[in-house]
Amino acid sequence: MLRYLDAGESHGQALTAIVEGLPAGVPLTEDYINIQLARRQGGYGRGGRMQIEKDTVRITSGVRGGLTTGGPVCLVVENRDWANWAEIMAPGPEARIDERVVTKPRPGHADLGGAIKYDQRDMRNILERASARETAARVAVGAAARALLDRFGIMITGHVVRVGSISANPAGLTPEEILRRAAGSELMCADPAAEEQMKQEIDRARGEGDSLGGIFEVIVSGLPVGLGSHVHYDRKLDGMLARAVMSIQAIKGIEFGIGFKAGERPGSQVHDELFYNPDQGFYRETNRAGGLEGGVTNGEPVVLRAVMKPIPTLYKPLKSVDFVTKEPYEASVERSDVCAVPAAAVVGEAAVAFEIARALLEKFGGDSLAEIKRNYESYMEHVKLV
Ligand code: EPS
Repeated sequence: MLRYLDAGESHGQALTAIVEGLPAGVPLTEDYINIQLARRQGGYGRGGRMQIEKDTVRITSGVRGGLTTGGPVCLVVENRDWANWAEIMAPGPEARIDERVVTKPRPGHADLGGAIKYDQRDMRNILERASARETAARVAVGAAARALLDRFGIMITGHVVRVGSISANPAGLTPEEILRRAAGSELMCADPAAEEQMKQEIDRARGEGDSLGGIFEVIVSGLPVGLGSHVHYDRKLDGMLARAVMSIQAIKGIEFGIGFKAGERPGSQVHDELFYNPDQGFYRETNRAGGLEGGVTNGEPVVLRAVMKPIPTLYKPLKSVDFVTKEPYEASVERSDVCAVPAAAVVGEAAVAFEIARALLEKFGGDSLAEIKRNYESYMEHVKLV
């Protein structure tokens, strides 16, 4: 079973993740993971912190000579900002815990609920872990999963389809084209005209001290039919993908295929009709289901979209109440991102990569890449003969 744990605070020493269950023999290098880490740091609308951080990973176990060994893979991403926080965030009793104390909860953040639940007066002990800085670890983990998916021709493409009130229209583009266009775009947007308007909207929000959310889409192509299972709730792949994506900081909703539109249309305009020809086998001419029926991949690309709320750390003050004095206040912040939807799209890709890799391993098992390949190929022969 593929699983991971991660640890680390936004201004702590480092983010650390352990990925357990990767088979032996998967090509994996720090450079490969660093490509994904760099993508996450980009995006028009990020704040000053991204000038400080230049995320790179150190692989400290589980990989030898560029190949996984089958042992747990430990990934470490150091926080450069730690140099400015070491005395405040130190784990020992010497930590200057009376400095940079946070008692003013930001509406929309984990601050208040976390402080009540964990019985903390200093909300720094909440926000440090709730911070989206943690997503750097998830991207490193996702990259390790992706290294496995590459071996099976499974491609994951994320792109931004909405920022604030501006929607992109990437209709008719292939995943390869979307990938190419998104890679050349500061907003990971495959529609250049929409991208220009999105940037203007971000500039406007920045000028007003506000923040913006949006929607990203992730497309998984090259999938075999039969990942996931209809038999039990916690084996349904759409459920697992939804949990993985919904747990990304600031994500408020997810849909597959036509998603919520399925509630507006009659069944005849929702379900994908089935066809057969001897060369292709079974196929569909539409993919409204987004590649999943009954919690199982149907051979079409998995297509999902997730909505990110605007970042709750605002320059423009929102009304709140001091946790200790109970006095109302309106405070602004020193530093924040205005829009992080492109970064969220990269994190979304990583979360999806991990779940797909897990489903792949569940279906094809094996402790080495070669063994999994044998199982995969024998199953694909079976699929051809159906
Ligand atoms: C974040 C606040 C900002 C973001 C941070 C997430 O950090 P800071 O408070 O240090 O300016 O830059 O995101 C990252 C550090 C990152 O790597 O994405 C928050 O409160 O969630």
